[in-house]
Amino acid sequence: MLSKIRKSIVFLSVFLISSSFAATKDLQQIMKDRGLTERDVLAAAKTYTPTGMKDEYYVFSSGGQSGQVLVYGVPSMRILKYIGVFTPEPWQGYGFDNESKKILESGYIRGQEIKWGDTHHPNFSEKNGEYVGDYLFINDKANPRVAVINLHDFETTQIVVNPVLRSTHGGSFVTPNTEYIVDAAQYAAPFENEWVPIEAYEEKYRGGVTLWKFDYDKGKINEKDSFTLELPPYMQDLSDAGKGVSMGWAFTNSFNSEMYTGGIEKGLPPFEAGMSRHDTDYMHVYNWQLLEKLAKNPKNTKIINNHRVVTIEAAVKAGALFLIPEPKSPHGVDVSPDGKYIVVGGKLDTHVSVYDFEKIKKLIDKKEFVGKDPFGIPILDMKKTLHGQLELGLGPLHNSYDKEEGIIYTSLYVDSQIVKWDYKNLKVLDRVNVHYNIGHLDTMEGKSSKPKGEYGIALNKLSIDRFLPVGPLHPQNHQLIDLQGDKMDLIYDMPIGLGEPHDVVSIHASKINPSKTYDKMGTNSRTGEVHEGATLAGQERIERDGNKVKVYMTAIRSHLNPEHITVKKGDEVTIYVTNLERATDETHAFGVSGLNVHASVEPGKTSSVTFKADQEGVFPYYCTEFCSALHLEMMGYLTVKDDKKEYPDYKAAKVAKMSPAELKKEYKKILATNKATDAVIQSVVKFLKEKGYEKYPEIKALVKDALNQYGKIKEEKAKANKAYKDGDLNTAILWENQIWQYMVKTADAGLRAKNLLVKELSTKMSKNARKGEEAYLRGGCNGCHVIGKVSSGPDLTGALLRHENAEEFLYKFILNPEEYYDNPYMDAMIKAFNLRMPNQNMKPKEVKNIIEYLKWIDENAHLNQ
Ligand code: K7E
Ligand code: CUA
Repeated sequence: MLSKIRKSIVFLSVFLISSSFAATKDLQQIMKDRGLTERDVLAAAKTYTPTGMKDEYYVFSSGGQSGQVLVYGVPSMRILKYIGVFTPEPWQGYGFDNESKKILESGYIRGQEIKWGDTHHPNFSEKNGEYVGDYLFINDKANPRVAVINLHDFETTQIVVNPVLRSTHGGSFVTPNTEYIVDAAQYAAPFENEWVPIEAYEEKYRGGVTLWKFDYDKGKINEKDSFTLELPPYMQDLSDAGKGVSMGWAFTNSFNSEMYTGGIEKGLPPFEAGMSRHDTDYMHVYNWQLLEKLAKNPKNTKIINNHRVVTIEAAVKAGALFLIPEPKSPHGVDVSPDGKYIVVGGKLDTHVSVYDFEKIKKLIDKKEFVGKDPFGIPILDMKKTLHGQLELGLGPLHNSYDKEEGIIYTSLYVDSQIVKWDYKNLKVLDRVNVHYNIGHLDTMEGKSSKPKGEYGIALNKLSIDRFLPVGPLHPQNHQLIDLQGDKMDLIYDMPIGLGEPHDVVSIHASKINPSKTYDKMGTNSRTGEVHEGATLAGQERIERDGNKVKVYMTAIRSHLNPEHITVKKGDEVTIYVTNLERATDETHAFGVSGLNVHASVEPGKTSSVTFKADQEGVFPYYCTEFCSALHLEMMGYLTVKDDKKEYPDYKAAKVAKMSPAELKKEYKKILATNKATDAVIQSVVKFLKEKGYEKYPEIKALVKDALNQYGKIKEEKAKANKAYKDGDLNTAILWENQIWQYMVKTADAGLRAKNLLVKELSTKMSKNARKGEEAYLRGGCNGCHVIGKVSSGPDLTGALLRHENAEEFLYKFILNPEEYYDNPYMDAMIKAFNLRMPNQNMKPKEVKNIIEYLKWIDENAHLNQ
């Protein structure tokens, strides 16, 4: 990466210093016009991602109050997707089709529908503490829930509701092999669903940490095997799981060891005063491997709301739970990549505290405690467990690790800074200002056991003056920081106008491998199984059972089948839609006007919608995704008829009248069109077959789609011929038109397959040839020349074969075309095209590269038929 950036810097400085090249003037002029400094241009070069180029990292960000997860790329900071998680997301049909409604319903709390979330901490599945791009977990603080997102299709597949806690914040942190997802309480409350006065806070209000058991193969949280550790009502906060030497342990902060209960309206000091009275709060240190065993014995647990709660007493007795004082009201607690250190942000303290796990373990093993809290939990000595403390500045909150051992980055909320420091030698190394009031920060894979560093992201709470104003509610500001030099370098601001994202996690792009389509035709994406309503071509039907109507529908470019659905008022209607396409990105989507149902149906997927047809009328339905040239025609009518009403007797309308001669002419015309189109298809098919397309799965899928469409023609041709024989030319024309539609779609998919195949088969371009192509495009040569085709200029394929000493000739000609205008060959060309090749002011090196590019073209000319 470094070298890549350096290269672009070199590339840019070439632009900056040379003045003979046209683009240089442009760049300097643009810099002047826009008031950009050289530093700005370098920052742009570090983040700008040209069309077609992809990012190095995925970033998954919580969507805050939107209840969603956002995905963007680094370094470009381009948003890739919003994933519907705790709240409806209309584009994906999330909350508007039956499959996703089921997921959202499993997130209802005690029967209450919840339409928002407060997502805080996303985290990946892990193996040996390293990120694995299979699953993403995210918690909802407001409505204590955890969701599972399957990264094979970026869809939410599960939501679980915490059975005993009323709000959770210290989640969703993952143990090193994804055994558990840790989710710690925030605001203490009684575990049972009953009224308990605030006066009974110490007696009945409880905190806790829920350990959600994850079944990796099923990709699901197993609620039955999950349990909660009861904790005192200390207002638990952030958490992290141990790894390496601290494997098996987990750590959770708290901020109300005072157990203060507020009451400002009664004239009592508010929560904020009472909760920060003590100099220290407690870090909870607990052993989840031990707790897992304890939870299996009913002696150690209480069953509350059908859920196992390991009591404080049992955990203490087994030596699975301890407390360590930490500077008051801390926030982040982050375990180092090797698991040896636990770094706690001070929030109200200017220090960060670095705890040494080996020291903690020694005291635990020796049973050396300084006392017990009111609940009987042993307390370890703070000084004896600390590796050290370091003053960083005002409001240290969160931490993220560097690829270099011992280096960490910490956010300072009040000072609006990121500090880079050495947590072993307790030394500050660097600081950078951010805008403004940073909460979390992230370095690439920075919370895994193998951080990559490279880039940092500051998640700023306030954006104040950074963006165009959009009213009193300002966007959030994610800032990108280049961490590859000695000094941190802030290079990009990205506004987020969706909610307040608290935290992000990042992963190298190579670790995420989502499927491009659903392999099993008729997949229910929320379960991964074949859908009960999966419908293959030819199986389309409407079934009625009492007042329940089921429609088995298919979608393929560019029609929905069926196109007419008539039901009775009061019917309950379910429509299953299967997208029969296999080609990448051929999504269809299904919506019915006025009925609040919508489904996104990607290739191979089956989705269903259900509604009560309790209003009489006519309701158009259509594909809502612009899927093809005839997408607008991809529609149908749902008509709802009232059985109790009498309707007039409508006659079928007669279509436009044409004379028999006109009809005959139209019929002949469409026959000719179909014949010509078929010839194109045959040539493409021949090319594909000759070049062995079957070896490439993606191309094979496209061809299969194409031939699928083509295969329908025989049937329709018979219908057209029969209509013709019966003298019904009008119908014959319609069927011939449908044949043409199939042919166009076949040709469309076939040509895409051909392009892909050519890409696969062509020889690798040399570096110089690639530069030559760039020079060719930049110079605007493609304005007159089209490779493989004669256009307003000659086809350049074979240009090197058309001349003697061609390389030398072309080199000279491109540099000085004027000198050749009288050359008899050129003169003939100029006459033929009525155009002269202008001087493009190319540099000799560029022309040499272009010649390399032309050689590459000739090498691959056989693919250009
Ligand atoms: Cu600091 Cu929820 Cu992690 Cu907000 S949290 S910033
Ligand atoms: Cu299918 Cu639009």
